[in-house]
Amino acid sequence: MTKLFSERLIARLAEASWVTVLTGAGVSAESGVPTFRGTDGLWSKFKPEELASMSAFLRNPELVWKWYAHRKEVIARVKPNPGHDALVRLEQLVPHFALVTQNIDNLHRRAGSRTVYELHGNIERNYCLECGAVFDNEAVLAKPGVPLCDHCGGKIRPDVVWFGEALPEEQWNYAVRAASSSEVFLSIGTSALVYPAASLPQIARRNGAMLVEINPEPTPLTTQADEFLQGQSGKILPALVGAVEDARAAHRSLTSRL
Ligand code: BJW
Ligand code: ZN
Repeated sequence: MTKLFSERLIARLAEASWVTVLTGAGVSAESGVPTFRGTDGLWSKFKPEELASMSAFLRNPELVWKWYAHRKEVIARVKPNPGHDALVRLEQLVPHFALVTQNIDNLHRRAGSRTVYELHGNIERNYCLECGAVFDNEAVLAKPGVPLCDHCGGKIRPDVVWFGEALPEEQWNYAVRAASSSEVFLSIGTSALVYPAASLPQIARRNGAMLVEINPEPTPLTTQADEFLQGQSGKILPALVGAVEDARAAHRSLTSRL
């Protein structure tokens, strides 16, 4: 049987004490959540500048809410896929592990991942622009049109990071620390175009990490990657994590016999 992965990659992952994973929309594509860019992506039908910025929200909150209410309903219906599940298993194998995600769909937590840093927020949360009160989806979707705050009457917005907005500071600081400490960094299902998230693989590499990319298509990161695993994360990740589990088990049985 042909080897799917290099021995170098499996050995590095099996021996690493610090691994960081950065995920993007591609990881949820096989669950049925549309990606942003590409021919079938959200941005091929909708304009980001009309939907994913504070100025768009202030200009046309009805339109922005219609879009988010639709996406909230789609995301509530989907389930984690084998790629999400494999990342849960990888976390259990590695002593220090961080899953940094640009995804807002909460599928990593729903799959069972524990150390998750959400750089672009979470579509299951919402907050009032005026007083900061927090609302869950059940509360906001029950309100017709643009949901207003029960406490102060202010407009409620989804707790996601729009263009031009700062990332949540604590999550970003944890992500930078994880990237800087890692021996292996995996960039999975992201076009690596949106900053500052796209700088994390570069930070990891500058600090000596082995950089691995999983994506069906090359990205601006591909030429810098030590390994480019071309294909869908829902197929590649279960096989990769299975190979790492086998290598860790083989190492344990060897050391117990010595
Ligand atoms: C598969 C697959 C399968 C398919 N398996 N893979 C010029 C230069 C540098 C930066 C800037 C610049 N001009 C402006 C900026 C800053 C801007 C930016 O980066 N823009 C670039 C687009 C140029 N960044 C920001 O504004 C950020 N904030 C910031 O910089 O703050 C500092 C600041 C503050 C104030 C003033 C000035 C500066 C904030 C970025 C927020 C991004 N928000 C969004 C929307 C979230 C809410 C929502 O969902 O509605 O986040 S945009 C969108 O892009 C979303 C994503 O998280 C993000 C990244 O997309 P991702 O995940 O990579 O998805 P895709 O679709 O691009 O790629 C999917 C990939 O999957 C593809 O490669 C496929 O091939 C692959 N794939 N199937 C594996 N089965
Ligand atoms: Zn309020």
